[in-house]
Amino acid sequence: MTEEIVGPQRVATVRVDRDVNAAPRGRAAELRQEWTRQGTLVVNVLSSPGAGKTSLLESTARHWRGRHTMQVLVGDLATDRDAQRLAPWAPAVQLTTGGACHLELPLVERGLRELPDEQCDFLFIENVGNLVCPASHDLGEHVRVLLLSTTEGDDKPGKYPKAFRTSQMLVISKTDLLPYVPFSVEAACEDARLIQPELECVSVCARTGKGVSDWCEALERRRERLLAERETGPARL
Ligand SMILES: Nc1nc2c(ncn2[C@@H]2O[C@H](COP(=O)(O)OP(=O)(O)O)[C@@H](O)[C@H]2O)c(=O)[nH]1
Ligand SMILES: [Mg+2]
Repeated sequence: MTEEIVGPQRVATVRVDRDVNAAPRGRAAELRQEWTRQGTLVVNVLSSPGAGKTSLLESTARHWRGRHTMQVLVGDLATDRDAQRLAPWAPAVQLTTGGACHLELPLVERGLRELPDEQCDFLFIENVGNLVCPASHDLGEHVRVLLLSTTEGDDKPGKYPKAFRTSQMLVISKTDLLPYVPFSVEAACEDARLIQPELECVSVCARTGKGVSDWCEALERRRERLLAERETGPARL
């Protein structure tokens, strides 16, 4: 610690001469490798609160029933409401952060121990609703998906660049509301691709089920690539 005099006050500066994120990054890479070996595609779902993450996961589990297995870790500040909603469709464990605005690996690993000890095709991690902090935390996922609902405005990608830049898929949700809100799917996707040109865009309506099969097929294609490329273990799909 060094001290310097600034005006009448003493200011203490704490210097941290190491990368404090190196250990979590290493652990995330290990988990990703392990999931790759197991053939489980891990999907980290980000959005602002209420964009429709849990609704989409409910629709996804219904769509895949009898065809693909999935499990869910669901993060919230408080309550187990989302895990209760998902429980009829898929094994789901609630992670309550007690106030923290994003999930971190230690909590994810505790949740993993509570899930059934059997291989599944897809593991979803529903992050805490927030477009800022979750973008900075690698949870070992293969695919980061950003959900943007039509009620949030199509100008959001440029305003939350890190969340969009670090994602591989953009899901526009609540498309049933398009006739009532000023939102252009094309404008949102275009704005997002200025930040992340590789972004795959899908539109869904969990309420009517429209687009859910397109979303599921996009994930199935990514899992097929994971299985095919298992030997080399790609970092992100
Ligand atoms: N109109 C409409 N409402 C939706 C749709 N999907 C979710 N919702 C509603 O949006 C609210 C938030 O959904 P939820 O899945 O809990 O969002 P989360 O907080 O991102 O997990 C709920 O009232 C849902 O019923 C949709 O496709 N259309
Ligand atoms: Mg939710």
